Amino acid sequence: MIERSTIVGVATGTADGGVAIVRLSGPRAHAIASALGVEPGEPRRLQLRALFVGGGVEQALVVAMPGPASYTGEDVVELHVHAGSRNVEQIVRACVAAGCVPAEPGAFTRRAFEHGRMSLEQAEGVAALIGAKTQAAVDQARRLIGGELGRDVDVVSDRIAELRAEIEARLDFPEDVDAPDVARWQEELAAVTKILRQWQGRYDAGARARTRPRVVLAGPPNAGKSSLFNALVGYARAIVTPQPGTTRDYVEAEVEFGETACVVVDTAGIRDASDAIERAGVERSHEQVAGADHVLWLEAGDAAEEVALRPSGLERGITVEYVETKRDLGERRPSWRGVSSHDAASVQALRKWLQARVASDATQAWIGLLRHRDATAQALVELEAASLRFSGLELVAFHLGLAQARLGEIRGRSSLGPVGEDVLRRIFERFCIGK
Ligand SMILES: Nc1nc2c(ncn2[C@@H]2O[C@H](COP(=O)(O)OP(=O)(O)O)[C@@H](O)[C@H]2O)c(=O)[nH]1
Ligand SMILES: [Mg+2]
Repeated sequence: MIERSTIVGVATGTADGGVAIVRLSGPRAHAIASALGVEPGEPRRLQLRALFVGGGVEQALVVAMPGPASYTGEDVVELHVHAGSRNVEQIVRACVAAGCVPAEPGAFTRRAFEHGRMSLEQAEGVAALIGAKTQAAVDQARRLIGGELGRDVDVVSDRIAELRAEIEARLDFPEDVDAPDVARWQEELAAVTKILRQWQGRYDAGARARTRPRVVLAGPPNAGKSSLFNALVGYARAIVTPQPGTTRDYVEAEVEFGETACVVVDTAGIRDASDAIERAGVERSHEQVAGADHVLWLEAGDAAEEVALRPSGLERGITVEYVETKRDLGERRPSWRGVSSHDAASVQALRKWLQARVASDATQAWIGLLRHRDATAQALVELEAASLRFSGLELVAFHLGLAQARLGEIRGRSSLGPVGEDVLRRIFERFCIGK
């Protein structure tokens, strides 16, 4: 048997800051640490040690977490050292000189999966947590890591296994199979099919909640878009002038409305422009409107003319909200919501109103990621094939077996064995080094 390598990586996010953690994992973790002067001593207790590096001495707090009860399932040693990219880099190099291999992205978590410390969807939860951009994404990732999806998958998979076992037990005695049996099996099959369909139906809500909604401010020139944008962002991010056509390109900034972090986008005023640069800007405004989750269509309360090209959003299911700006100057569209960027209270009221609109309905969200949805879809294909084959029970059992295998891929192993190397590589290369 080939001995596994011992890997080293920086576990902390950036090399700057107060402390950096250099993590070693593998059979020689202890020996390599000892060779550098940081003999870990009693497991799971931080010890202050002198680390010999680069001809000098670095004070390090050292902790050993022996396998298999460690994150990776292997012997792990962590060196808590002073942060600073040069210092940390030198320590990593010293570990490599002493026999470590530099860790590939996601190598620690991959080892955790390979040693059965977590299943594949939990490992994906770790990556999702690191990349989380919204509070909902953080919540969902934590639930994935906690094994919630895995448990749900197991429940369905066990039900399919039982159904399949019952059918297989009768294959040799088809004459004993009576109509009530078949009806019961079909009912059970329909029940598990329904659960998987529900997961699929709730996937989009989950995916939406994981991304920051785009709130696009659009409207004719001089409507006060940039002023409202600045008021929402909290500082003068976009240029404001009385001159129509000032904003030539879109500008975006992250703004939190309550719990929901959004990307708010200021755009160039939409009109028939004669100037080529302005026309290009208007084109981009249309693109932003098309790619929005929410459009705030703004027109000024003192604007003389009516605008012909108001978007409806109906084509694409975008929500378009009509808001009248510069209400301090006039009110021409009483049915619209009003705001004045020069009045903090009215901006605050708009903010509160937006908060309710952008909040995603987390109760509908499924925590499964794209790969999990695809595996579910493939399992559904097999269940549907099974449901059509009750004239020949072998085929029902066969398709149920395939459905189980598809669901097993979510957790990373199925009756056909662990998922392929290509799948694993694709998943773990998205991680950062040291995780
Ligand atoms: N009185 C008043 N003037 C505003 C308000 N919002 C914007 N303006 C003015 O209207 C002009 C155009 O504003 P701007 O934000 O650049 O509009 P944009 O072209 O839609 O981006 C500027 O002179 C602003 O000071 C408002 O709420 N009240
Ligand atoms: Mg502008």
